[in-house]
Formats: sequence, C-alpha cells, structure tokens
Amino acid sequence: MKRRFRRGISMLLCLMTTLSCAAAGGALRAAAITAADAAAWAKAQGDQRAAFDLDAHYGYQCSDFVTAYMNYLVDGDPRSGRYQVYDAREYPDVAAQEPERWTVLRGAAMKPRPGDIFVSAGRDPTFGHAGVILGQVGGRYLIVDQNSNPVNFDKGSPCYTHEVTLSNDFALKALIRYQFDPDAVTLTYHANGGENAPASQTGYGAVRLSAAVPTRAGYDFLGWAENAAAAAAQYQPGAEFNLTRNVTLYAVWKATGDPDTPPGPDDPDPPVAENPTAHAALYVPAAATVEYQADVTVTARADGVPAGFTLAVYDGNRLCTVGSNETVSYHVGSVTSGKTLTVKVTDAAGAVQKDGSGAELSRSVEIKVSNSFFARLIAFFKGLLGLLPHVELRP
Ligand SMILES: [Ca+2]
Repeated sequence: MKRRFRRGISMLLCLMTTLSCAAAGGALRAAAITAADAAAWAKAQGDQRAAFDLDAHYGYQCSDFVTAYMNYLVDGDPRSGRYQVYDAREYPDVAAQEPERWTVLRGAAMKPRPGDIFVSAGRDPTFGHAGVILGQVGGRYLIVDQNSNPVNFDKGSPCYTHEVTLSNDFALKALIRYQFDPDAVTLTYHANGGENAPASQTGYGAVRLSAAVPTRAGYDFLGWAENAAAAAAQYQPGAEFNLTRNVTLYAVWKATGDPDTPPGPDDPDPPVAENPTAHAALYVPAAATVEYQADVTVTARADGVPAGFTLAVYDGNRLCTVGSNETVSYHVGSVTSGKTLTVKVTDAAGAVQKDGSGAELSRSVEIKVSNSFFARLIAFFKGLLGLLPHVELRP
C-alpha cells in the first residue's frame, strides 16, 4: 500500500531499471531456483518477521517486500537494487516488460501457485496490495506480505505469514510468476528391486507420470509410492502428479501367486507397533475474552511429536490450517461472536494421535467476545480510527 504522490517517482525508477536491464544485454537467463525454494525463502521471511524498507520511505510496505523477493529471485540478493518498484499496482507492468523472466496472469488464468507474486485490491484500493503465495489450505491461501499486521500507512509492519481468502482486500488483480527453472525439479523413477524403470522427467506443476511399467520376475507391479517400503501404491502409471519439488517414486511390488499368509504356529508374534506420540504433550491458549472485532491469531505448540506428524487447527469439522510437528498458528481474523477451535496432533492422513495414556491429542481453544451494545459501540469508533487490536493467543 502506497502513497499516491510517490507513484511518478517510482514509475521513473521502473523505467530506469528496465533500461539498465536492457543495456546489460541478453543476460536474462533465469537463475536455477525452484518455486519450492522461492516459497520456502518467502515463508522464512514471514516466520522470522523480517523487515524490508528498501526505499527508506513509509517503513515496511508490501512493495518493499515484493521488490526484495524479485531481487532475490533474479540475483539471489533481496537488496541487490535491481528492482526499485514501490507501488504495488505497478508490478504487472514492470514484469510484462521482461517476458523472459516473468509471466503476468490475469482473469481466469489466475490460478495461484506457490512462489507467485499476487497483486490485489488492498484495504485501500488507491494503493493496492502485493505479497507472495506460499500454498493452499482448503479454499484459503497461505501468503506472506508486509504491512498487513497491522496496517500502518506511515510506518508499515514487517513480513507476516498468514492465511487469507483471495477476496475483499486480497481480491486478485494479477499474478506474476517467475520463470522458475523447470530443469531444477526432477521426478525420478526407482525400480526398487525390479528393472526397466522409466527415465526421469522434469517439469513443474501438473505433470503426467510415465505410462511405462517396470518389470520384476515373480512380482506384480502395483504402482508407485514415495516411500521405498510402501506396501500399497499411491500413484498409477499415466496419472497426473503435482510436481513442485525433487521427488523419487519407488515401484511397489507384490509377489505373484503368493497371497499374504497368516503367521504359522512357529512364527513369532507380530511386533506390537510402539505409539510414536506416547510422550507427546499439546499446549493450547487458555480461554480468553477479546474485544468485539479484535483481529485474533491462535498459536498452539507441542512437545515430543515426531517429524511426520503435524498440529492442525479445526473449526468444527473444517480444517483451518496445518502447522509443523512443533507449532501451528491460525489467523482467525476479526471476531464478532464466540468461537471454539480444536487443535489436534494428526498423521499425514489426518487421523488424531493419542498420548501414552490412550487419550486423544486434541484440545479446545475457547475465544469469547465482548459483544454488549457498549462493546460494539467502542469497536465501531475504534474501527473508524484504525485502532482495533490484534490479539495473539498463545499457550
Ligand atoms: Ca518503504
């Protein structure tokens, strides 16, 4: 979001930037960076609440961060100075001048992918807003941006990772996609004891798996899995696959004419699987009462949860967001009525895990809202003045 009167200056800077690129001549080859690498860098800025004020005006604006991101993608250095664009609405025009590097998507072509720059309407449409898409969670998107928490037109606010719906302030005007190096993302097939695995392939996004099938004497091929020890296939030859990182698919085999035989009398008892979350503990915020229309974020954490399991926040049966095995944060947004969320420790399939006593690792977070007439009146005036509080609920 940006002051109108700086627009002329920044447009001039854009033009100068473009001319200097053209003068450099021909060196427009994309750096070998994948979209997943780029999104991971952007997410780290948000998680660390990194702060960019590249133009030394109005603090940490959305445009400072997106300019830093563009510099990072092209030069590997967010402060390289290559791009100097400080009006969110100008990014599509600047990017369109370098089709070797950037693709500008509008209208129905705007299907967000991790690593994309978004340009949206903004809370104040005079300035617009911009940030970076990190991923999709249900119908919502995880993004990182500057000056969204809180919005401050004079001082800005640092990088912030949060979930949004791409409407209202975040209604898309354009997506800008860097020409990520497609050769940098490779899908490898591993015959896993067999032979004639298909050749590896490169690409990005939706790709089709090879229709070729490996062979192994005495075994039937069941399909492909990401885990070499998998007993069941996750993907079939020729299926669509979402390729966003280097990945190896392993052939899954089953011996022919040899159905699973039950353990004989001489076989030892099958080992009892140990509960991997037996020593886990989940911590959530205590019940809290917040002001009417307060902007609420809920954070929970856990100890002793192994990698591969995640903390997830649910609103009833609706999955709000998924965090790591150690923590999860959910931006609830502006609250006007009480709400109870549930934080759960789940496996990759979403199944709730149990602790060593057999109790489910699932705890509720109760948010109560002051919604008396007086509380709503106060909120109305605070809203006019931009003073509605942001509340971080932590354990
Ligand atoms: Ca700034």
